Amino acid sequence: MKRVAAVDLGASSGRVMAGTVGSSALEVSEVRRFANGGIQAGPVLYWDVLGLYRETVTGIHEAGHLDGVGIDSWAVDYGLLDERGALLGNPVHYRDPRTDGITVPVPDRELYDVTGLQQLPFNTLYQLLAEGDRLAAARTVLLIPDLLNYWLTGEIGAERTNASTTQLYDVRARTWATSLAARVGIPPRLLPPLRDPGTVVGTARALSGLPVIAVGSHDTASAVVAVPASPGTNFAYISSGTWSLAGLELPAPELSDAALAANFTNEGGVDGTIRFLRNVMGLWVLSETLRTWSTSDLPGLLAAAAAAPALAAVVDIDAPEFLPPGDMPARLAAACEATGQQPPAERAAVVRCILDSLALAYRRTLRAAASITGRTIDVVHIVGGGARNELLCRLTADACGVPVLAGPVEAAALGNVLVQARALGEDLPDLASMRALVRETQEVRRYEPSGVGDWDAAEARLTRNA
Ligand code: ADP
Ligand code: LRH
Repeated sequence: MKRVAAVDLGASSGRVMAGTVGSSALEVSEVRRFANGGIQAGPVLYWDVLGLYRETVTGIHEAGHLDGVGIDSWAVDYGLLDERGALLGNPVHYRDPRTDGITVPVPDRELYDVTGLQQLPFNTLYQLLAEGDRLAAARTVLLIPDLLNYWLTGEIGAERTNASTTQLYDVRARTWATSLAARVGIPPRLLPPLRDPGTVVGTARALSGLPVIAVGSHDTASAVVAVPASPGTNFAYISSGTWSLAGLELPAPELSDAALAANFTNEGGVDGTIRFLRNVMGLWVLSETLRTWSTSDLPGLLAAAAAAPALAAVVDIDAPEFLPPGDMPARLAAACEATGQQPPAERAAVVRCILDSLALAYRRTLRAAASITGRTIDVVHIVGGGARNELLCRLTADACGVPVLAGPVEAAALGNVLVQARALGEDLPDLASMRALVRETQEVRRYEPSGVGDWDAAEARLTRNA
């Protein structure tokens, strides 16, 4: 048996989970949870990275005896270090508009050939270009988990799954795309040596020499490890939290014109897999809506939304206006008006509009993934906080027309724990064995499609008026 701590930093909350793993045992329990989110300070939206580090260290202390610790977090964001290893400025939130208008002089087709990444305005590539003069003073760029690992151990490196989200990583060669970096004006010296998930980063001096282990440090990579897919099934997954990452696991990147046109990403997974997926705007729109209304009664609103009329109004939830923080109900109303639909009036109808629109986006995305890769999808796994949203799971089954298997909620922490346990010697030779353990030990709920709802007609309503 191994006992490890998974530090899982999501965009809305961070948690330190204690996990035990044995030949037929897998259990995680929450040690510490803390709020996370953007902090608007003057003109910039920041992360509180020092607060996250303090909470991480406190949580690890509170976890008691451990054999190891691993950190995963949201992707793309980073800290810049100078020659001495000091932080050059506070890390900026990917929802900050500093990358607006930043472009690179490389054709999309070429950029995609090298990196396989979907175009998102906040990819690390664009954020680094927005740094301006600060890049000249920088010696190293460290993504958030690598930064915390550095503070814990003094070791500098870049874990591969998260590196793959930067748009500066060569998805086929599995190296940094140094020529591309140099060509766009990002000094290749900034890019630290790559490390694989499952390797030991170092030992944490302030934590009695506790081994720090590289996991799938991109939270979505860790979450996909813990998707409880049965062997031989044609499964899709939706890692549903602040974002919804919807797609397929592939053995190799899919870089076709169709994949590029549909803006699918090829992010690196644990054990050399590819996460072929698209970012769907996710439960962020719902949490911002609750913030706008100054309420935290999510259960009450979800119950009311379940009773509201189905597909009364739908929006393209991936439209860029839903990315920045702000008044989501007003933006939803404007999107409905722009497509000739009556905006939702009651709160229940607004929440229903968000969830119907999310399910519609899941359907669109998974259909595109299947058609681009020539695969079929027989079951959709929903993991992450969204697996607790029964209405969303039900709507997803209806929209996609296949069963939904919901859970585990803490998939990222479980994937983190499993990769650490293997690194420490547990017999988990491959993803299939890890997933078998998740299936045997974690709660999963099944939702059958009900046949309710004309989803094709709903999709057609998204076309905007000229
Ligand atoms: P992240 O890792 O991005 O911070 P999570 O995976 O923790 O996100 O998911 C957070 C989301 O899960 C919340 O925004 C909320 O919509 C949903 N959620 C959490 N608890 C519940 C619940 N009890 N019922 C329904 N949805 C929930
Ligand atoms: C989800 C996530 C996602 C990224 C986004 C920035 O937490 O890591 O995979 O695209 O955050």
